[in-house]
Amino acid sequence: MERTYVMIKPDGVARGLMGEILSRIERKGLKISGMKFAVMEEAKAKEHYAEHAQRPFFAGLVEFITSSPSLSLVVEGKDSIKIMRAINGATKPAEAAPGTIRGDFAMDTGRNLVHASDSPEAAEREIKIHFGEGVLLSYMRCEDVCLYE
Ligand code: IDP
Ligand code: MG
Repeated sequence: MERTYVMIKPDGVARGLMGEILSRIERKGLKISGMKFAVMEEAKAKEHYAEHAQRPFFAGLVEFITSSPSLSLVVEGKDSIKIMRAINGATKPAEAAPGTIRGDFAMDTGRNLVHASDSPEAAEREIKIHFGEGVLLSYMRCEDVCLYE
């Protein structure tokens, strides 16, 4: 089963969109197997966004991501990496299709609500940064838990 790292960024939390975003992930059929609500440490934010260290927006991005609580998730399911990128939509809200999180709720690239890993290597790296060796949960499938006889 493929895992990916997803973050509801501080703007998503502050705007009260955690439930909406979690709901979209769950309704699609993906499973949430890790969840951490915290203000991200600066060192973790810099490591997370290391590929952008030379970009002009890097300092502002790190400042924003560490400014207020965010919700880190581990999301699993078949093709979860590609599916989460599709649910989030294009990086620039002006290019994000309606029906995606960014297409429906975001206006600015620097305030685009969500993150999701873009490759299996990135997913492994990012889960390690944010969850370390911490135990990720597995639980019963709906089919197994919803019927009681
Ligand atoms: P992604 O989040 O869709 O993977 P990346 O290109 O990896 O997009 O950029 C990481 C994050 O950096 C974006 O989600 C966005 O918040 C921010 N970012 C990217 N480009 C810009 C920019 O030109 N101005 C401000 N922020 C940017
Ligand atoms: Mg990226």
